[in-house]
Amino acid sequence: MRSGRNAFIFDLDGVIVDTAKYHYLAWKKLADRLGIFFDETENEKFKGVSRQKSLELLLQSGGVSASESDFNQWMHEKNEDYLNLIQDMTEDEILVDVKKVLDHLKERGQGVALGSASKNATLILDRVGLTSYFEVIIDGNKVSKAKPDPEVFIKAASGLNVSPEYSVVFEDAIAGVEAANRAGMYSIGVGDTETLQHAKHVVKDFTELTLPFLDQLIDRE
Ligand code: B16
Ligand code: MG
Repeated sequence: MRSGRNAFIFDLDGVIVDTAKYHYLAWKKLADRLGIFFDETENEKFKGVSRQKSLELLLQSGGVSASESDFNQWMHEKNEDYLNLIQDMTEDEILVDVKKVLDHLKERGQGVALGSASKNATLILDRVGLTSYFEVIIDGNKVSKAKPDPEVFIKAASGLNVSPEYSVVFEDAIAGVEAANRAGMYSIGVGDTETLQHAKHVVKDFTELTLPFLDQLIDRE
């Protein structure tokens, strides 16, 4: 007999808050400086991907090689620019209906976790005042393998003591949807249906996550 408790695991950037646009601006600034072409389409490949892996992708696409110290310096510069961009974030930047969903899951006694590749995740959650909703937080500081490896979601579900089959993941990134699928979890893509075609279900944003739909997820056998 099931306890009725499922794990609901949220990605951060692009799902809870729209920091994806700040990541884009910070990468774009570095790409311009290094003379590498970078646009919003290229940026899709960076979503959900770790900082280090993102820089590797950027340098590869521009055919630029870097010494270890250049590499570390560029990662540092990108992060400094990103931190500047997010420094004035407030709860106004929480994406539409995210709180409605979190409140409902809490009311129904569900496990709620964060599964983010970002090393800045706890800072952002604090800034927008959402930390207390998350029983478990797995971020870029707690994993050794980046999405699409399932490690981040497996650790989040295990922290909540829920098996993957009763875990639901909300993701805006191709790599994140793949990670959730590889973990054997129910993936919900947040964004464009075409881009997130491998998700089990896709919503444009959380306005489409109705309470009856959430109840169906909670009560599924
Ligand atoms: P940081 P998520 C990811 O967060 C972002 O989508 C990705 O663009 C970023 O490179 C990565 O975090 C690392 O972020 O540089 O802050 O450690 O979408 O998994 O919440
Ligand atoms: Mg994301």
